[in-house]
Amino acid sequence: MVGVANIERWNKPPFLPWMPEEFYPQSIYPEAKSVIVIGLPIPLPVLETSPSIYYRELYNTVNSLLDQYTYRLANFLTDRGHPSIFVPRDGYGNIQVLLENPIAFFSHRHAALLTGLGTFGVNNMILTPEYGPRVRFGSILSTAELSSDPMLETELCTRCMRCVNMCPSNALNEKDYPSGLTDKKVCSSYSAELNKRFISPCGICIKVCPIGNDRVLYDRDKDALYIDKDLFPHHKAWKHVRSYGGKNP
Ligand code: B12
Ligand code: SF4
Ligand code: SF4
Repeated sequence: MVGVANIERWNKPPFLPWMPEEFYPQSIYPEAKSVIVIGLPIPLPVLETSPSIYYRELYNTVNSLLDQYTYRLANFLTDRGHPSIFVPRDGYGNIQVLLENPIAFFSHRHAALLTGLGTFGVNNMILTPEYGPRVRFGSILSTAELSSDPMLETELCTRCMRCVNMCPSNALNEKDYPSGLTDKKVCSSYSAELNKRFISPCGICIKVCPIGNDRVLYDRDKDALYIDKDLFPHHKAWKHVRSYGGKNP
């Protein structure tokens, strides 16, 4: 997925509270005129094994591709006379740092919203029509004056509350973003525990979300899929994958 937004969009917050100005692209790179966001999908059948080494490996693969694509696209634009820089897909040292200060210097979710790729869900993630929240983002800050993509006009979240009910650490609440923010300390602590066992991140709140054409594509649109162990052979497959490659609690 690719979306483009003029930096002026950061000056006109679509909701409040918005982020402080020092997080705006033009604050981080004063010459920036446009932001390009790319999104790469998280294939659902792999995410469904989470927490597992399988999802962890996928997460690392997608992260490294995001950084490579945004780095290369930024240099491509720079070589053609439009200086541009990539922003790493995450931007923090390790999970211990996030436990103390769970914020990065630039928000890809807000950038994805402003470039028209999706809208915020109750799970605090950006939901997209194509992959629901199962997409990871990377951004490029560019001096090129590019035309903006339209923002999505309808909210994609149906407020079904599956994410809230299935979060293993009760880190989510029923309120919409940004009035109902994730309990970042609780989610980060859970992630830190999984990390010790080499099976972080968690990602249940993006796995269970019903939004996204990928669910139909993978034939994963039955409501009982994650609950009924007898009806779906998938549970046996997930148990098998989870039994290898990570440490037991
Ligand atoms: C820190 C972080 C975490 C932390 C905190 C999560 C959170 N909800 O903020 C932890 C470790 C818990 C986490 C977990 C997860 N994460 Co994470 N995470 C990030 C990271 C690195 C930075 C987020 C950030 O700081 N945003 C900036 C601020 C502005 O956003 P905010 O906190 O929501 O700000 C609001 C309020 O705080 C308010 N506000 C009021 N006063 C103030 C004052 C200040 C100083 C600030 C900053 C804000 C503020 O302003 C904002 C309101 O609009 C981003 C990557 C990135 N660099 O963007 C990935 C990212 C958000 N994570 C992602 C994902 C997928 C996950 C997980 C599903 C794990 C996984 N990979 O399987 C879980 C989901 C947790 C959840 N449901 O919220 C994806 C989201 C993709 C998507 N489709 O939206 C991202 C974008 C990574 C990526 N490159 O794709 N994550
Ligand atoms: S699981 Fe339901 S409530 Fe949560 S983000 Fe998706 S659609 Fe919204
Ligand atoms: S990543 Fe896991 S612990 Fe964190 S909010 Fe999502 S479901 Fe809850």
